[in-house]
Amino acid sequence: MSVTLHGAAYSVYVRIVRLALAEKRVAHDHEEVDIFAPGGPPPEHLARHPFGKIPTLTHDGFTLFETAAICRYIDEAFDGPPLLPRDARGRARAAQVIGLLDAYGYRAMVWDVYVQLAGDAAQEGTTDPAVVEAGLARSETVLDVLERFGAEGDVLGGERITLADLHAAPMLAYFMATAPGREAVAARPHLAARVAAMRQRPSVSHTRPAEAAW
Ligand SMILES: N[C@@H](CCC(=O)N[C@@H](CS)C(=O)NCC(=O)O)C(=O)O
Repeated sequence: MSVTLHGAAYSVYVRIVRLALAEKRVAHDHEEVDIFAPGGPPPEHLARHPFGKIPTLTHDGFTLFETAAICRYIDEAFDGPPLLPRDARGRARAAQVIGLLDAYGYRAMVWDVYVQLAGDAAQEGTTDPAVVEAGLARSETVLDVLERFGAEGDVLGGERITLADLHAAPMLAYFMATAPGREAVAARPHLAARVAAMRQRPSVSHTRPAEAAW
């Protein structure tokens, strides 16, 4: 059996897949891809991912892109602890969390807050306070929903971790490399407890990019 992950280790979405592979204990190769290389992503990567993004996963000749689809495949195709609840509502809730993180969380937490306050924009002196303000407001709404779901049920609140936790963790880990990000998570007790538990997992420490808070 051969499983190969393509993508850069700093990437939020590559880390989500690495977390899923680690939690399922799937042996795999990880090949770095520089999508920002002069001239654009390498042609062999565009053959795997026509939109030139990362990650992609190839399993015995079957190639996937889109992180949510990759992680669901990893959960279903390999042995190891299940990463989704059994019941319809729990599965729907996990899919909802993953969808809202992609639609509303990633841009706000990672680009509008982390990159602006601690990443490239901060280092280049191009931080735009209006972008940060709007990103923090949007992030607060995302975190309110995560807090409510964690208080209510199995997803983000139960004993088992799910793909929803693995999707949230890399975004929160960059967000929490900023002071307002840390404060926003600390203000939500269920989410703060979930983050504390996630930080203990070997999969999380093993995949930590240097710039992320954890
Ligand atoms: N919808 C994609 C998003 C992947 C994504 O945005 N990856 C980022 C890295 S974290 C990327 O490739 N960015 C490069 C670019 O936007 O050109 C997925 O779920 O896999």
